[in-house]
Amino acid sequence: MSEGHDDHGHGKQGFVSTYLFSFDHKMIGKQYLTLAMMMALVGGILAMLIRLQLGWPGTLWPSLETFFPTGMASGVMTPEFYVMLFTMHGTIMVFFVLSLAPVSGFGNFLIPLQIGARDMAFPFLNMLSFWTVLPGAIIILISFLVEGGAAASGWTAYPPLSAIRSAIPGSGAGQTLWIVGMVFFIASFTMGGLNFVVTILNLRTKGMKMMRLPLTTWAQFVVGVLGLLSFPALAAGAILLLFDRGLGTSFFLPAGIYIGDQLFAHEGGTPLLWQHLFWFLGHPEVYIIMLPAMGFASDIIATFSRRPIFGYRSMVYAIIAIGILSFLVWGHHMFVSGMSPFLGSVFVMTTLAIAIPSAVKTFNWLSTLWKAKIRFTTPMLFALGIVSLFVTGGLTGLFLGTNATDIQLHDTYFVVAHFHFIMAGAGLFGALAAVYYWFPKMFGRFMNEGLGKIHFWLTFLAYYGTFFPMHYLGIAGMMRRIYDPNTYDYLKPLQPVNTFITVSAFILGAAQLIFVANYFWSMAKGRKCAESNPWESNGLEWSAPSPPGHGNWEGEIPEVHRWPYDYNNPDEDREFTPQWQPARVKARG
Ligand code: HEM
Ligand SMILES: [Cu+2]
Repeated sequence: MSEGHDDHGHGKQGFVSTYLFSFDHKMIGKQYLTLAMMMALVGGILAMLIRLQLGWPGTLWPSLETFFPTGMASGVMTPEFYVMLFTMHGTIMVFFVLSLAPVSGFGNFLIPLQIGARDMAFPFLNMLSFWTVLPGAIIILISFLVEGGAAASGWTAYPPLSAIRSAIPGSGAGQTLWIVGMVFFIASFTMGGLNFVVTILNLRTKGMKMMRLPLTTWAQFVVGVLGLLSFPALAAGAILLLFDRGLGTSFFLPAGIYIGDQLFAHEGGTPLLWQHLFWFLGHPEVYIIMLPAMGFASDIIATFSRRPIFGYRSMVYAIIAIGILSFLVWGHHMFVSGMSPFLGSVFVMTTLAIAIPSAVKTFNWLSTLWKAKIRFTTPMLFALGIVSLFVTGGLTGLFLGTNATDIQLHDTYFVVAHFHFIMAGAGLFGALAAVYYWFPKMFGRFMNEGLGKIHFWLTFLAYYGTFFPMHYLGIAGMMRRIYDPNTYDYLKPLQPVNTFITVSAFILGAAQLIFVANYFWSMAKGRKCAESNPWESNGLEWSAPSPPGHGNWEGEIPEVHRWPYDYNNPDEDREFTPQWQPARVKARG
């Protein structure tokens, strides 16, 4: 079916075509993963700086002046710099880390291997999409160095701050670069989505029915569709925003804006248009981050509990339902924008409806684990972590999705806690679980389990230590994006909580260095993985050599005879039966 790709050179390839302009989905996946890790380092450092300010507001850190001569002139962080920090932290983490690693990284690496194809449907487009996102990332990073500094209107880039070039320091060149960088990102992500959808629909090997796909691939399929349908809204918004900034249009700018005492000559537009366009992308985007994590969790939990995933069909329908609903809920980000309470109540209902497929998934994971003989490997621990963070973040979502309670909690630290659990946390743990689980397939070596477990426990505990107390700060009235809470008397008693959070965040950040060290050390020196199926898994990717060569399988692509979850099937006399094993007694799925 997919034999057509053998033609692009099986012979020895040069450095440039192997490592730089590779067409091979596995190399492209690794390129994305490497880029995401580098961006995570930047995004993480920004988070540490944010927490430094909130942990000890106004303190002098003279040594930091060397690194940030304007932002930390004479060692104190300026408010302008703080605003840039959380803007760029959010942007980098959401788009350049947690969309790139699980989707572009693992999607590219895994989809052909899991469906039985030699490569993605459009290998050239695949290469192009990486080389489109890379300039986007570079442009975003360069924006720190331009006059006025990086963008400072939040990762949501709301006008008028983002639409008026003279509004605040970051509104100038920094904001322009932010928009241009995002346009590159969107172009790249759309190419990727097209590749995902076409590949999964057209290149499946013999016997690989849609209802035999691993849940990871199902998630990537829906993610591809979501990306294709939602990112264009942001692209349109970004281009209109450029027009408002440079060409004198007023899509997002209403009449009567003053800068200082100068009336700004625009009229007729509305910032709400941007909010609609942004959140039409923004909510599907959080599922673009989370669905792959849910797919990884399902595959990893089944493997290490040695159980068929409970309710496979309902899992597939839940992924699809979440995908559809994600387009109908964007208004829950705009309850306090003056929308009619009736319209608000419609968005409440669509939002709360997402709780149903989410609960289906959660109960299915728990049923899979129930009374299982669990193997607590590092990838399994991270997969269980995904479930934990997903439940914690999901429960607070109910309060934010209901307009009556959201009016109180909106733009407080309760929101920051919520999205760091449901999106940032689940996505981060998903990416880490995937690295530990598929590392032997990617590099032919294992990561160190001892270091992996230390990394997991430090990350898990410090994650809760960092973000759980933020719920309390939010309920107590601490607003998000605030530079120095102590300017308000009523927030002063909360300072010890903020200091505690910062210490936890530093532990969390330091723990990731263990991961980075383990990753690179294992790549060169880790225990060799000779066999193709080290975890005794059933997915088709485990039939290919570790690591797979060009074209993935040496001979024919294996045929698929069953679903990927035949663990301890009573109809079979083996403990596990991979997808490529012909039925001995009776196939399932
Ligand atoms: C090392 C772990 C992390 C720490 C300590 C951290 C900390 C913070 C803090 C303190 C803020 C500022 C909140 C505010 O003032 O409103 C923030 C904002 C944010 N973070 Fe994180 N974060 C971490 C990881 C992540 C990850 C992995 C993501 C990925 C999705 C993420 C996404 C965001 C977003 C979207 C914002 C909002 C930015 C804005 O308000 O414009 N964070 N983070
Ligand atoms: Cu939302």
